[in-house]
Amino acid sequence: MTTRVADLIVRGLEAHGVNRIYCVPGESYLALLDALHDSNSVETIVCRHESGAGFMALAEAKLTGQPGVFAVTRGPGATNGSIAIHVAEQDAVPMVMLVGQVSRDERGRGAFQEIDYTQFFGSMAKAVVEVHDPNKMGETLARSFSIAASGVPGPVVISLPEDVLSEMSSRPMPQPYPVHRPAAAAAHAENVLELLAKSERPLVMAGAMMRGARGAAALKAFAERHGVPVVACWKHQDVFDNTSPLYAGHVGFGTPAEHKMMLSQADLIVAVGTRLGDITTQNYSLPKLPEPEQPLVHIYPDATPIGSVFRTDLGIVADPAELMETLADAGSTDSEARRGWAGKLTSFIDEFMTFTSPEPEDGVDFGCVVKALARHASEDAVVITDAGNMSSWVHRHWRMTPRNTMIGGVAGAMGLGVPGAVAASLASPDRMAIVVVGDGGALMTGQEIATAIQYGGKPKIVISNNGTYGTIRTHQEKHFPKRISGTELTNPDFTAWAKAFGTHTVTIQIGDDVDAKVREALVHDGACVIDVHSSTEALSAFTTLSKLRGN
Ligand SMILES: Cc1ncc(C[n+]2csc(CCOP(=O)(O)OP(=O)(O)O)c2C)c(N)n1
Repeated sequence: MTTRVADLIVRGLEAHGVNRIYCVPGESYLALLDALHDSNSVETIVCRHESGAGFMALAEAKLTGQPGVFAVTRGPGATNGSIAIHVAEQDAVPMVMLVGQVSRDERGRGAFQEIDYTQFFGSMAKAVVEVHDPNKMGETLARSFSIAASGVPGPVVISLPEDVLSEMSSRPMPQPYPVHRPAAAAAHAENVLELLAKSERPLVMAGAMMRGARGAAALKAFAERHGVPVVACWKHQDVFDNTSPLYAGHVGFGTPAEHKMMLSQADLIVAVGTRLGDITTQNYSLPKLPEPEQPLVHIYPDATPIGSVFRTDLGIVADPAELMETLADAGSTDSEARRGWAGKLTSFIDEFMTFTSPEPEDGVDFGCVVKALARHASEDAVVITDAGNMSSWVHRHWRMTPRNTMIGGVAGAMGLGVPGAVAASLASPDRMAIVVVGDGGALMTGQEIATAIQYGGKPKIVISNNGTYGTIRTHQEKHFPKRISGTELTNPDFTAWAKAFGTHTVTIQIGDDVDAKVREALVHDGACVIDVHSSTEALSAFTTLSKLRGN
């Protein structure tokens, strides 16, 4: 029996449990669109820009832990969608991108919209494959899903020459390939326990690979068993309960010096499921480059980042969740001294997270809005942050738990926010999906509100409308005070803009009852845009315009 390649792909998506494929159509993959027409289980979600489609696939993957899938047309579709491939690589998110390609006989001639994807995505994707033999389509798809989810998850690009899609394959779709994770050896746990037993002030730094129910449960069990404080790595506040007496805060942009000083007093660092990148490690100062001031244990499912920057006393290539489970079952190494250490960290974090800044006079304090969101959001809300200062209040004031899902661009890509919230509300309709986004980010991909309306999504989109690319203005004021260049924005009326898409709207201006307005927006049963006329003076959760200029 033979099957059209395009139909085989759709059977393959179905076999891998894909519920949605996000796309912008193109003439280069008409046969695939045609095959999707007949699928009962894969819904085709039409987006307005390929970056939006890619970010939606990324958000879905973060919610489900399964590869997110998106389809784009050749050439410009691929370049538009590439932002999500880069983010997925930096944040270890499993994704499969299906991209159109010129037909095989045109390949290599510089044909209309031709790109060599192996070169273009070479440094971003985990794998790039082009299918020239229709009989290899099935195995290529199965392998791609397995590669995307195995080891350290990441994006895989499958290039589909137009003529191949319409040809027949004589080989059926194979069963999904297993996902592979490196197992921990028994000796690994012994080695960690030995170091833990000697430590009075251990600190866990927990990152992306602890995401999901299993990882978070293992981390909690380990931390509680051994009384070890946990700091959440950049944009991964949801891997550990922020209300726990063992929560040692979040490290990322803007982490104050006092917080870093406190954490630096650790006499052992156990880094789990993190690459220990520059943002998490405060530009390689926690731990300290190249020789950390305390023993460093680094547990990651891939050897590449281990010891690549820091001298690492104990590097373990293993599934971090599995090793945490083993360590949680071992005898406790907790001690009186350790409880004192955890207590000091908790007091610091309590004060830091409840801090109230003076009310600005030029607009709404966005910190108050975020505090109100944290108060009124449902306990299992999906919280999406776009790149920029507005996310600093979320990190400072919102106590997340593993019941939440935090979707924030580790790669700092603006524009992830709105599509991320749209996908979250489609993929998990029973959960509240709230995005915090700047006026800059809102207009990068805000048109995806149309996608939410088209498919019945109910995202809550909270815009910090401060008339500036605030983050860059912060840097600018530090380096070139009072010389505003290329960072001011003249915005549309966001409330009218949102109404035009058909969403409910709430506007928050200075003097308004912020709490009541936020509550109104969150109880609304539908998509809602909250246009916050926020202060420029209160530029971020960590500084103000005047302070920057004064410095
Ligand atoms: C795609 C992309 N383009 C540019 C940047 C550089 N950048 C980082 S934050 C930022 C400003 C964000 O402004 P806004 O969305 O208004 O949020 P705010 O910082 O004011 O809260 C810019 C331009 C980026 N990170 N990503």
